[in-house]
Amino acid sequence: MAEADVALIGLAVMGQNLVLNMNDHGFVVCVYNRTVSKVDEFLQNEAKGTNVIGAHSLKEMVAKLKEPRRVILLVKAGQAVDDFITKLVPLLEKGDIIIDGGNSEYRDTNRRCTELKAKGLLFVGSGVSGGEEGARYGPSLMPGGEKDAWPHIKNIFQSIAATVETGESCCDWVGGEGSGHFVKMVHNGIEYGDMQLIAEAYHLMNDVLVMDHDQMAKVFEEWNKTELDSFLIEITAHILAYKDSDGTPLVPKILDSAGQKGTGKWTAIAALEYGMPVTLIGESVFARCLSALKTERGHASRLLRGPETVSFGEDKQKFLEDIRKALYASKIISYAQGFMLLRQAAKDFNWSLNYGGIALMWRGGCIIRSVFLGKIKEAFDRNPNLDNLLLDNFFKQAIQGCQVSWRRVITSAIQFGIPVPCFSTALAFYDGYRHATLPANLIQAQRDYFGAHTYELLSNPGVFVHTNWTGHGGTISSSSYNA
Ligand SMILES: *[C@@H]1O[C@H](CO)[C@@H](O)[C@H](O)[C@H]1NC(C)=O
Ligand SMILES: *[C@@H]1O[C@H](CO)[C@@H](O)[C@H](O)[C@H]1NC(C)=O
Ligand SMILES: *[C@@H]1O[C@H](CO)[C@@H](O)[C@H](O)[C@H]1NC(C)=O
Ligand SMILES: CC(=O)N[C@H]1CO[C@H](CO)[C@@H](O)[C@@H]1O
Repeated sequence: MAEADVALIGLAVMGQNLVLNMNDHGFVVCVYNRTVSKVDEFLQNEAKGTNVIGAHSLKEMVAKLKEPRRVILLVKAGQAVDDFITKLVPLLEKGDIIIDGGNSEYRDTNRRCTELKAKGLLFVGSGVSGGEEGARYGPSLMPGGEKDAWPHIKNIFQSIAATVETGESCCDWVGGEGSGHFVKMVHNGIEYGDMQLIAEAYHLMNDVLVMDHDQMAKVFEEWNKTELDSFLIEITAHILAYKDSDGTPLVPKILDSAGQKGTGKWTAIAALEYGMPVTLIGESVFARCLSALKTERGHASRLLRGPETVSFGEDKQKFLEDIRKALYASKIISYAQGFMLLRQAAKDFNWSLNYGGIALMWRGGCIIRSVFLGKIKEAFDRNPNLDNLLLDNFFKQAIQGCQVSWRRVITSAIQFGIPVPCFSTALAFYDGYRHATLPANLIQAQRDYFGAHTYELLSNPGVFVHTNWTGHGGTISSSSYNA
């Protein structure tokens, strides 16, 4: 009776593809769906001729599982996950494993880990990335939660995940509690940033260099052979070259109002919450918000003037290389910021995160997959305790090699009145991060002036003092107020 290696609940496309992927790798999967007719349909169609088996109730499903029982949930994030957990708990035994492969919020995963641990069950929250295609032929998997579950799911997870050229799997244990879902969230935020950086490069090519779409497609194809070699650069080359049925490029006909499902926003909120300057992802979310004000922008465009139009008189080829380097440098900043956020969350939640492993998990299978992530993995291999990617020699030199171009691109963009929020916030971050002294001394003085918030002196850190700025009171020590 107990014949299945693993069960999967939720037969939407992602679920079906993950099941077929597991089947391809020799695992016997038992499937269940709340609308049970879906189970039979799946077995008679997509799963025909495979070893996949079905169940018409959760009880039947659980009875068909080998021990420890492994149940993957691929249902809508939120209440549906809790509902299934509630129904599964009485059917499972101590040491059984529930894996949530949906897009759950990491706090929910934290909570579920704790609740199920109290019941003797091992809960895993796994980020799954790569869309339907990835789920079928090799996703990026980011499992975190109860580590005792890992030895029992490692083989399945690493077998079905994407692999890189070296044969390594794009799946490793991330860390405790909701860290798998947290890492998936940051992945999505970084994806927003990467996309906006490419869009800014496109804007400059289009408006400053006045290139046509075929020329731009060629440029991205060339860039794909450089440090920028990545899925997003590659599909951008295809997208720009794509012709509508009338033979003209499709992209300029698409309404310039970007949608979002909120995962970039979550990352930005987490950045604010944990006090990390993840400025590039933040700007990329705001850039989408600004784009969505399409009607308002149309109105403003008739009223607000930019700089006098100038034509680009310089070497176009050189400027293109400048844009490429600006994109590369900005991308390094974005990933450095993303890892700063991971590090801070790890501190706050007491997760011990596998940073090199995270870079490897993103190296293949997912939307941000790139050669570049291999370099990040190498940096963490060199020094697992690396404080910041920017301090690694490889990245330090890479930025150095881009710096002049990066500044030139932003200067030109400003002169031409082209918004490059992510290129410029990345540079502002770089310039801020490399300054031992920033003007926050003045901010501290202002806070103390109007609110007696107190400040520390460089010569005596740790001691908070207040100055009677308007009178002659001088400095007095304060221990009662240090907001
Ligand atoms: C981008 O580079 C990869 C190899 O790294 C290659 O497989 C792919 O075909 C390239 N895409 C384009 C559009 O040139
Ligand atoms: C953090 O983790 C360490 C070791 O894993 C443990 O000793 C410590 O008690 C934990 N602290 C908190 C606040 O959970
Ligand atoms: C600040 O100085 C003014 C002017 O000398 C004085 O009137 C006031 O009492 C002082 N306030 C404090 C809190 O020392
Ligand atoms: C909870 C559950 O299993 N729901 C899925 C059943 O299958 C359909 C697809 O036909 C999905 O949309 C549901 O999410």
